[in-house]
Amino acid sequence: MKIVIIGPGALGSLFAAELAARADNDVWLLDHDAERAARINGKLLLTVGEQEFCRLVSFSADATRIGPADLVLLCVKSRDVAAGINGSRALFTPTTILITFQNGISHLDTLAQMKLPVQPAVGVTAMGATLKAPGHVCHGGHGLTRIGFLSPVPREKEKQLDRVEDLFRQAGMPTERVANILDFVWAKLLVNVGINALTVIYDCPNGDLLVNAEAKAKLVAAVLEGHAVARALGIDVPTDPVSQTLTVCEATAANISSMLQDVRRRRPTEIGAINGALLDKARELGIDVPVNSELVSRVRQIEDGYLRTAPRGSCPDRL
Ligand code: KPL
Repeated sequence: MKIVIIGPGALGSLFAAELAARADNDVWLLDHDAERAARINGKLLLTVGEQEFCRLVSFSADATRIGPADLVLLCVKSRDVAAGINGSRALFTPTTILITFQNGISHLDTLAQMKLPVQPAVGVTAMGATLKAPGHVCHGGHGLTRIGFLSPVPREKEKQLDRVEDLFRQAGMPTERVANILDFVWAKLLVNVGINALTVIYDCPNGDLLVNAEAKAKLVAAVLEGHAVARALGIDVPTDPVSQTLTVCEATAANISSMLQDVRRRRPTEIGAINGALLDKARELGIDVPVNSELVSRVRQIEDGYLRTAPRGSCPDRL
């Protein structure tokens, strides 16, 4: 199967490395940075515990050079979804399967507003990945990946997604096809709503939020506000979101959240796609979410501080 992953960040690189373990998969990584793509081309390094593997993955910055694909995994940040799809139209035929993996919910609005080459499926994953350097990814544990369509599709498309589920499993990634993917998108959103912004505000690893009484109270309040919005939208979050967030916080205690990593690298954060998008939905519904409102203002203030002072012409690294 010809598989193209768009975005060489932690998750994109991990998917590429795992899928390339099988010789019958022809795996490509589409990177917007041509110089980096040329440098890494063909040698993606995967670290799993003490072991290191070199995986054969072709890198390119040119979708027309890659050509039509059977499967495209869109693994760019939420704000880059439109650019990612527009820059990769040469990959698509009517039978290509597209699965998008982003944090938050704002990419769903972007996708709904775009003229897409195919009807996309959405993915939610708990796979752990850290990018050590461009072209070198560390595997941090096999969490479950869920995939599904947001709305009904023809039977043939359903079967294609079943084949992707098999493909992921054969590559050693626990994967499940679900009919209610939106519920899982929201379940993950609420975990990120409770953890990410607070790790930025307190400048701490995830687990420290549990031992700081003020931070923990805000975490619980932010998730409860988010759950109220989800319920008002008719979303049936599959597990209790407060206990789920506390469990994830404990399980990832030593982790530096993706948002805090962005802040430390002086890159734009995903606050708009996570707590910010929740705020927008709450406003539309007339629901008060004061804790999330405070989290958004405080993270934006921190972010504005370094984005405004970025050297003229500098461009944050968009992986
Ligand atoms: O998804 C995460 C993130 O950092 O974005 C969590 C679950 C909070 C793990 O760090």
